[in-house]
Amino acid sequence: MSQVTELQQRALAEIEASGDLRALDELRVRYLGKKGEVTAQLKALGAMEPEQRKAFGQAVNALRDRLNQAISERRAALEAQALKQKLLSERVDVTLPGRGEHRGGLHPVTMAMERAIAIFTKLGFDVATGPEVEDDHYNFEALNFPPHHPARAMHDTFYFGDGRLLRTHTSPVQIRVMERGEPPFRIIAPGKVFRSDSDQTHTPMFNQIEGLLIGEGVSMADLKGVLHTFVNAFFERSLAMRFRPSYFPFTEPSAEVDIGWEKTGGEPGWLEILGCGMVHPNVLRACGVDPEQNTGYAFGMGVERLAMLRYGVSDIRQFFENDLEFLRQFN
Ligand code: 2NL
Repeated sequence: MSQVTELQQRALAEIEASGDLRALDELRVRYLGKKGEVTAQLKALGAMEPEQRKAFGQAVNALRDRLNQAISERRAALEAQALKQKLLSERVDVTLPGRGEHRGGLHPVTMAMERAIAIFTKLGFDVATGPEVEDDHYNFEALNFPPHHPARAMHDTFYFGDGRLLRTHTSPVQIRVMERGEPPFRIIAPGKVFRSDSDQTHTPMFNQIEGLLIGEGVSMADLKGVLHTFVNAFFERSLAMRFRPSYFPFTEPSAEVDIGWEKTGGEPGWLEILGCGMVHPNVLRACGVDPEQNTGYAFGMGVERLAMLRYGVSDIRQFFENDLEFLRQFN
């Protein structure tokens, strides 16, 4: 009987000390398996005297039950511990940023375009759009370009050969708006335009924003005020601005607009940023607007040029190379 007590103490201590499920199972086999120590005691019963056998049998059966119970309790404890460790080691912090992922961003020309549109929208202009494939009437004739006039050559037009062409400016959008409606008009026309030209400051496709305001008593002073407000808002500083006389078939008088700009050396200078003028009476008439009743101004600017100045880009072609090293600088 003392052997049974000693066996129980040793087995319970070992079960309690077992560090993992494998070690625990080895103990189960060692004590309760077919060739286990407790099983050996049960087998020894057969050779005992009947009086001894009863008490010893009860003790060994109680020992077997006690060990089975201790093993299941220990197993449950070890399993709980293993689960806890697994959960800890596999925990995912869902708030961590992803690895090796680059967030996309807006193209600098898109940013300049959206910026300019937002400013004119705040000034009360509506946004108008139209087709990129146009014809001679909307791109030239309605804009007071005389037939075969050399001014058409200035535009390096892409022709399809069937009378259609790629618009060289967004003016046709404004022509269509005037044709369809009645003055007053206050619109901007942003979009892609096409000219067969390519160097450091020209690409065959570029983005333009044109503006048009027609009504009674509209003057060049209104034009100057709106454009100065625009350039100050766009470049976020108080800029000097000047008008220089120029020529466009569709405006009279016409002007080119310069802003005061520090050159790369630091000395002050002037930089051309857009063209404008008072809408030519012939253009108003071509759109069914009475030039005796209405006057208006118009302007046009290149968005890539605005983006180059705002972001300090010296070659317009960089905007179209899709070099990620270049593009990532703007986001
Ligand atoms: C430039 C100059 C300009 C206009 C565009 C315009 C449109 C209509 C009538 C009259 Cl419908 N004018 N647009 C006027 C003056 C200048 O653009 O250098 N653009 C890049």
